[in-house]
Amino acid sequence: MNKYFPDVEKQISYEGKDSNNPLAFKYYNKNQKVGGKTMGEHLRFSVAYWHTLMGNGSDIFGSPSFKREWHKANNPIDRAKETMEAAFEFFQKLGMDYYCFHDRDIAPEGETFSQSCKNLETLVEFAKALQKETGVKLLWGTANLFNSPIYSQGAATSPNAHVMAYAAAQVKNAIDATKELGGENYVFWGGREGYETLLNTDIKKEQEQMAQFLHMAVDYKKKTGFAGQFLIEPKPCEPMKHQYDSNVATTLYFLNEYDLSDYFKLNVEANHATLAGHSFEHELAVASAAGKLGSVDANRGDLLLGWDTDQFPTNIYSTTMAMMVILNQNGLGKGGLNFDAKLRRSSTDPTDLFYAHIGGMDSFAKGLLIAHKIIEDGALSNFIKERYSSFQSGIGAKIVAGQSGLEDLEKWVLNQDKPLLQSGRQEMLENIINSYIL
Ligand code: XUL
Ligand code: CO
Repeated sequence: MNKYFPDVEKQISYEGKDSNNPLAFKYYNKNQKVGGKTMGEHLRFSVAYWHTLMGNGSDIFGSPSFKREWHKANNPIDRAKETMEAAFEFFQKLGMDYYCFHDRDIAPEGETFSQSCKNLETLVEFAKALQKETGVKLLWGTANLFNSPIYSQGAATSPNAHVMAYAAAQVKNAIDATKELGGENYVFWGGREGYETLLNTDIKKEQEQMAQFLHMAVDYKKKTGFAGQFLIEPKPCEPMKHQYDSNVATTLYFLNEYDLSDYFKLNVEANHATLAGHSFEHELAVASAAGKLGSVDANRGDLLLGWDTDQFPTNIYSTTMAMMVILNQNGLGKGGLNFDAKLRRSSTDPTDLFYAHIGGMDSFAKGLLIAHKIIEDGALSNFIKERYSSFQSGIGAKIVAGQSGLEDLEKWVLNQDKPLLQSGRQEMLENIINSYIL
């Protein structure tokens, strides 16, 4: 296919770091082995359909600034099909193995619910054929439960039972679509699941409702034999003032509280982490420590802007830290690195989509290479191991084995001198990381 991106004539290839071709990879070399796996297997990159294919450059202050050939058809189904053709041309030219969508990205909402379902079925058939033809796969599907005005007070957590039922019906169809397309995961992002004001909100009721909604999805997954992994994507706010799955720790607590822990992992997004007042690597590390890091929405925010700017990742320090967490847990399994990122409003050409993804892919590939070397050399892990070594023998080992209580420990302390202070060596460790990056 060579229709929608005529300026990119052939598939983007790896040319190495000295290349000055802006349409080539400098670090991402899909089949290059890093440890036991190829870069492609480690990174499992995915395109976000909503930003890349549906984005039009509009923002809350301005109208669309991108003119896309694939948005021209008058009939909404024709437009959706042309958009999907453009999508697969893009995936192929980029050498991308995966994509992700919301139901309403790939198929337009109809006048009625059943018309919306029919539209989705039509586009799922269309996608199925294109997936077969190209070998591109679906990393995850999800339902858009935030755009329609009916969801303005929540979807799963709406105060209106009819709206909650509508959202449930929409999720059922989105899971069906994901299953039909062999999706490896299904994501729940609760954009409207939260509150604007406590004056009209029963938090306990809404959280119970959300748990019930997720239990219904789990039951449906079991019943239909959908083999994909369920993921929750935490975010603190935007569009709601407060979202119930506001960060990784809150979401882990929620899953435990409502007996959902066995059925969900987390999809951690970089810009959501910073909106929550954490670093990307903090959120990844907290999820990973709980055995719950399932997938990643790879983007970045802008610390000078307080909102979800969804920019393409370019910061090597950040991608290195992220890849260290991912490598240390032996990869993302069924998950991947989905570029939930969009062009700036002023980057108006379709070719800008290539530059953006190439930059993101190279940044993570470089981060992978650096993180792999740091781990292979034990540059941090040897220090960390040594830092906790007092728990390997003597009183430390007794504590770990659960063989001491407060009285025991008091008795032991009374017979000792003061504890010796050991340096945490933060600056030295920062220099070590820099020596691998620079
Ligand atoms: C919104 C966001 C969503 C989810 C999928 O901030 O990240 O696009 O990734 O609904
Ligand atoms: Co996201």
